[in-house]
Amino acid sequence: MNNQLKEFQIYLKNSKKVIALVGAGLSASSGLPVFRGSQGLWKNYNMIDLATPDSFYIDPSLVWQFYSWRRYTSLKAQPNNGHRALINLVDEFKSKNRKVLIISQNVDGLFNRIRPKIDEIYDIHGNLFTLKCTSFLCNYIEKNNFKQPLTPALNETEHEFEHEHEIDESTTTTTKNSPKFHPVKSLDESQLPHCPICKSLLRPGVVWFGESLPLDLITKIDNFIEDEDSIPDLVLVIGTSGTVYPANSYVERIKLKGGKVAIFNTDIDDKIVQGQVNDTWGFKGDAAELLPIALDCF
Ligand code: BV8
Ligand code: ZN
Repeated sequence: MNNQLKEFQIYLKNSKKVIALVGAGLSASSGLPVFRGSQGLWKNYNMIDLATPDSFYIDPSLVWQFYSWRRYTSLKAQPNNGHRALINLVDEFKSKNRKVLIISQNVDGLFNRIRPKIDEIYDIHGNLFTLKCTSFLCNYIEKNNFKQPLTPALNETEHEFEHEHEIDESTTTTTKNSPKFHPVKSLDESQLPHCPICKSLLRPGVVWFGESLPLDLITKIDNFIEDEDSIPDLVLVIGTSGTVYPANSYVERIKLKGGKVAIFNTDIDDKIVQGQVNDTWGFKGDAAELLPIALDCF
């Protein structure tokens, strides 16, 4: 075991207060695409462009087809050993009366497929299986709606590609040309999910770019970090590119308070991996493989 890992494990074992910030990389080996880089596309749209109130306002049918595909792929995916290792860490810390908080940027609900309710895991960007009414006059919200597809018209979006098959006369075998997307269908608004109370359009219960994170969670995270009688010893930064705020501001805040950082990512700066950055450990690889090893030290 390399000495970075040994050093980290000794520190973790003696930590009284730990925070984990997880991103799309934690679910990557469950088969869910990450946002940035080549995988950040759905059909020929950049996922980030679709995750905005404007996109939904302009074309709710397009955005609902995107989220129907996200619901479908998340329901098909299975949580991995990285999710399990983090839930074990929560149990371990609770059994020792220590403080732990997992801040998840992911909306795929994979932690809750292992355990439906985990108080120490905050889904700060919402959840694909929460539905909200779009009317200001109505506060309808539904959690844990796993119905798929939500409406008959949305079932088409589940199949990402169609393979065109042409018979190649000379060899009488079929040749598969490149996967071709199903074109996005233009659905009438009446074919999209509607609120059972006021009949307005429903939206996915996720936080879009430009929208505020759930204020109750922000307050609880602030109190957890700022609580004077125990400063955070360590922040685990798992499978996140650190591009989205305010989620990633927590890492800086914990460093400023003297906490150490441990990064788990397939893409880490060499200086960090070689232990040349103060108070920062870097473990390069798949979080689903690294976490069960690194966190198994109690
Ligand atoms: C806010 C839900 C203010 C939707 C998501 C202008 C106006 C307002 C705000 C802003 C602005 N300009 C910038 C901002 C801030 C903005 C922002 O951060 N923009 C970015 C793009 C620069 N933030 C916001 O808008 C936030 N709100 O600021 O509101 C406000 C306040 C009060 C009142 C009104 C407004 C809201 C941000 C939330 C956006 N919603 N998700 C959905 O999912 O559809 S964020 C989205 O990106 C996902 O949740 C995703 O998790 C998240 C972050 O990405 P990552 O998780 O880091 O994923 P990424 O693909 O980037 O990286 C994957 C990493 O994993 C990589 O490093 C890769 O190397 C690694 N990896 C890959 N495989 C593995 C691996 N690691 C380990 N193992 C592997 N196997
Ligand atoms: Zn309503």
